[in-house]
Amino acid sequence: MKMGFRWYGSADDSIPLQYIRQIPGVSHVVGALFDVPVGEVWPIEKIGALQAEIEAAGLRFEVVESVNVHDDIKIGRPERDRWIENYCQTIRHLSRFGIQVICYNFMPVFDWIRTDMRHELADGSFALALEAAVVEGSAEDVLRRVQDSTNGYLLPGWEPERLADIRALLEAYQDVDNARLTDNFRYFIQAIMPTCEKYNVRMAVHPDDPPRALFGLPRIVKNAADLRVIEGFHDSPYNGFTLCTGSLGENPENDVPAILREFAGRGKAPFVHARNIRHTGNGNFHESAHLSECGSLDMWEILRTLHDVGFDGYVRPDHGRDIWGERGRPGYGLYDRALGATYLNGLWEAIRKDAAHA
Ligand SMILES: [Mn+2]
Repeated sequence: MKMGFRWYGSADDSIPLQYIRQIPGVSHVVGALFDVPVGEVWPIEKIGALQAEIEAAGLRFEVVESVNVHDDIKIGRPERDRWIENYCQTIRHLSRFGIQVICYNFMPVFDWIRTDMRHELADGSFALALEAAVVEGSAEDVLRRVQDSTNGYLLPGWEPERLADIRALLEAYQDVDNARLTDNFRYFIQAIMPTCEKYNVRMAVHPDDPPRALFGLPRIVKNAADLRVIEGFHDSPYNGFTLCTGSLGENPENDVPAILREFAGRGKAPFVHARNIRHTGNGNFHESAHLSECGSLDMWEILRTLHDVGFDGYVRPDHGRDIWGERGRPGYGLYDRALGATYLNGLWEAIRKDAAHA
């Protein structure tokens, strides 16, 4: 298990790389170029500069999160071939720097959704939360809620220029149902796989967050059955998953350890997001500290499952709460994610040593 920490770059992250370097057991930065418009090729010089900066801080850069997929590809417009060729070129460029894994998602319009970016927990900390009744409302309302509470940060997947005409974007997906989105996803995967295999870069799709249909939009990365369909597009270690325990766990019917066992067990999970959430009834949940006792997921069982199947990929603590007075990027402050990394590393050491003793 290689422990990483997501970082938004020196221009747009509150956390210096040196602080990440000081979190015990964190060896990797999970990064991206956030100033390249969705669909455009990532320039070699910029990738190289980012990697050099990360390595100068004593950390490694081998996982990219995310290279976003252009809406034309998801919608299946004729222009998609041009965007796919750009995507392949970005893969080639990333491979020059030894990038091993690209995390991405195939969610239409919205990358991820919460209805409250600053939900106060009983201990006075703040976490991201989702109230199911609110997402029954209009997409415009939810969009406004998110954009009004970003604490001044640009949120990945919520690019204002892309979402400026939300109505037009929603209309563009009007004829795209689950079946068509699945066809378009298959087309994309089958088009990029030869490049991934030739250049040794593994694709790792992130589950839908939350893993259910919203605003009448299709959703096709929700559960084990969906993951099997995606696996079937092209059965190869290069067509894999970012198994995000929080996103999958947001649907209580998803058996997260079973999903990890199945897909990591088949070598299809190069990347894991390890975080906890707490269900509070009626489809509502809030994010929680990483500890099992703080949420609805058993993090010991999750890591033990990964250990059992011989997982040797990348992990990162996922979202953290705002604690100790920190006002970070929503979900991406320093302190709680550092606690999460330390906790996950502690669990891993115990599981590893117990297994060696058994
Ligand atoms: Mn995640």
